[in-house]
Amino acid sequence: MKFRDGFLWGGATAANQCEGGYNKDGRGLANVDVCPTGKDRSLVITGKLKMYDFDEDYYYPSKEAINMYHHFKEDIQLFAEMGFKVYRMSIAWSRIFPMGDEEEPNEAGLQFYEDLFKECHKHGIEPLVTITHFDCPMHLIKEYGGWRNRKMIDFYEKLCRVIFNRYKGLVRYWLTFNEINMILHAPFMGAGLCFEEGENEEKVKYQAAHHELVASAKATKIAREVDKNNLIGCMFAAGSVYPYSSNPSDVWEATKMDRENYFFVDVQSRGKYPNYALKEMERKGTMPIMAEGDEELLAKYTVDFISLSYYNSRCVRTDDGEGETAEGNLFASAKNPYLEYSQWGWPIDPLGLRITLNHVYDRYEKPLFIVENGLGAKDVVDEHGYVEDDYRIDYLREHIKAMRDAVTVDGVDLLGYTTWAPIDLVSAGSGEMEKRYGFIYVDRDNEGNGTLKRSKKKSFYWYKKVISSNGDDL
Ligand code: P53
Repeated sequence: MKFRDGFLWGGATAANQCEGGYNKDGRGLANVDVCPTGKDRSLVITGKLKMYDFDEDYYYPSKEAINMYHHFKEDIQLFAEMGFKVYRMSIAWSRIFPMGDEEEPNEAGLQFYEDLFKECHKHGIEPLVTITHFDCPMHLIKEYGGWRNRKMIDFYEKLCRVIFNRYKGLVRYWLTFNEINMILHAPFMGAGLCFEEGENEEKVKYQAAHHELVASAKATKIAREVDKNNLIGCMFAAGSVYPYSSNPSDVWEATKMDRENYFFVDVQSRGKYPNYALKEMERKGTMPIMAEGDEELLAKYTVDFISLSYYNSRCVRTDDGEGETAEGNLFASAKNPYLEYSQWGWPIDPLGLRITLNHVYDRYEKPLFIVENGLGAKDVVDEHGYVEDDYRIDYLREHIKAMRDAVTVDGVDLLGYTTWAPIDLVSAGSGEMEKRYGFIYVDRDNEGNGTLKRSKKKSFYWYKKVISSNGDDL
């Protein structure tokens, strides 16, 4: 049983977690730059602690990250060596529009990505571009309040027009917003939102979400106008919710939690707010203000494919029980006693990937794309830069098997698979370097020490074999 020819194997990164060069060649400051490491990070990314600029008491890992800004040729060369067919990456908005609201884009920023895409094509690698991966120019946050402001749609639209035109012929696959449902859990990182005291946070989040959903539909419209070969996808943090028990109240809670995530895809793929959301928004007073024409736009410009990240399933219980919750993930979850847990407390559930793919495909019947899946772990490196990361290989092998079952046994239409992340980079949730995901080791630690030297782990050779056998040799 095989994946189809042309199945897009590869890896995924995000600009702010790997590029560094935060102030190079005219790049403007962004929300992701001012997210520090340490215990206050979660307060910052959730919008509870306002951090609008650097503070010398903190360390900011994205300023330098792994300096892919200057290493991209070497890194793409390594991806090519593994046989990548696709490389998912993101554009840093503030390289293109440093402030976000200026008339003309920054040529140096545009040139950087043009060079990067050409480098990919030189190696036969198709770029898959996330237009915004948790980033927003800081000026748009200070001046307009981030995505709570409807004007953001215009700024985003301008960004899209510029990049669709500039990269026509170089890029075909686009994702409008990374993990769009993350706005509910990390609103500052996801949408540049900070809250005032006493504010109805949920109302603000859904208003901002509405703006993003309209912006996503507009991007789809423009992408099709500019080049009919463009394919546009939405992207959400997936992972089906399991009821902890057969108690109907657990089952109902799980259904509601799933809907919290599906809501976004329901709009982006089916083209309208689902009834359950409209009812709840009415009840809670969180209904966003819509402008004339929004509903038509949402209905007309639905996505071509649905992409998702999958790290784990989720689990929910309604009784107090022993009340054990799984830690480490922004999605609060009951501890599932049937699963093992990673060093960061994330459940490991390969079958959950098959279950999730089936749920999503049944619901939307559009091609799917797994654009993130991987294991964050501590690596022990030898003096040659080699890591024997069998735990990572095991994790990926089991998930790829589950994905293969979903495709070959269940008939899920899957375009491709990109691991998070092919090269060690900064963790979004914790800001650590030492939560490593890569096939390629990077010599840099949590405090920013290290030579940035790249070296191949055991999993590098393993993934190369997986790709060359099109998923047969696991
Ligand atoms: P890290 C959790 C927390 C933050 C971002 O996460 C997340 C998740 C998982 O759902 O989403 C994605 O780095 C995200 C990536 C991120 C990856 O998960 O906290 O799209 O940017 O790096 C892994 O281990």
